[in-house]
Amino acid sequence: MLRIAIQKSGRLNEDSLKLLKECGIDISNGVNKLKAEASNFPLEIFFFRDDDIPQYVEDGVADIGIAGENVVFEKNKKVQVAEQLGFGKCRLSIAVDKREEYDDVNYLQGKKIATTYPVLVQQFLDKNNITAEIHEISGSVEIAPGIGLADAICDLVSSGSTLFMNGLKEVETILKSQAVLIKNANLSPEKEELLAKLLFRIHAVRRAKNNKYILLNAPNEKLDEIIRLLPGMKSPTVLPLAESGWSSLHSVLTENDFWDIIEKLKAAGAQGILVVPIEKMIV
Ligand code: PRT
Ligand code: ZN
Repeated sequence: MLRIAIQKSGRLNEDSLKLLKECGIDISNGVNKLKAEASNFPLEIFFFRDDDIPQYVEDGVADIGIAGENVVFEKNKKVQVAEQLGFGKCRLSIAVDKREEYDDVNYLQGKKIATTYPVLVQQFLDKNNITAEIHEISGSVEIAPGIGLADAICDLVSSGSTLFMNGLKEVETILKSQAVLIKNANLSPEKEELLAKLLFRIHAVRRAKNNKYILLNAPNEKLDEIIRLLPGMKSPTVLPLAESGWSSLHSVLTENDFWDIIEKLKAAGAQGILVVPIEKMIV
């Protein structure tokens, strides 16, 4: 039995549960406030505060866990990052009053910085040879400059609207963060095997999200040109259409070069282009 710790409630809870579900793990039965057990995979799910997850994984209370890199790096526990999960994306940034003139990091010399991330802020300051006073607070960091508690703050930012509403501007990004799967450093071979199974499924789910299945029709004389535009998993599938001189092509595109390739396909004479999501992708 593998034990996973996920956030009890908050920004990572829903996406963590969704990921398990997409991996075909059913935990609809027997969910209570503290833990749940999957009915079709040897997995037990514990619900904790995100800040506590690295400690519980280090101690072996849970074998693996899902937490933001911001929390994992700040807590600096003896755990290993097994996989980046692509959700919970944000950045840990330094912000100052928007009326301040900020040229570079030397602005922070001798200043007072309020944050809930003292370890990461200190690392950033050391790396830049800055001496500043770190004022650790546990919440509502963004109001600190306004009430005279600090000259600058360091906090998580996603849309930037919290900073904006508090009259602050973002001046340095010290960490780009996303949710990660962490693991205890000394898992038994049995648990390692279960983790490998889980990671195999996570890879299939994540790969599918980054790819789209594409179907299109093309005149036969344009096939070569169009096939050259399609990367695919191997070479594309080509099927004759009922209308003579035409074929149907099936392939896979990655999200990154998606629009670029679609435009080129149209220009090359592709018609009736259909793009459909992929649920799982095993290579
Ligand atoms: O109760 P518990 O301790 O488990 O939860 P929590 O309140 O400490 O954490 P929670 O649920 O707020 O965040 C959990 C994790 O989500 C964080 O550790 C990050 O890894 C990730 N995450 C992603 C964020 C954000 N985006 C985010 N925007 N965590 C917090 N914020 C906050 C930020 O602190 C600031 O107050 O949102 C505000 C800024 O958002 P914008 O959109 O206005 O820029
Ligand atoms: Zn927390």
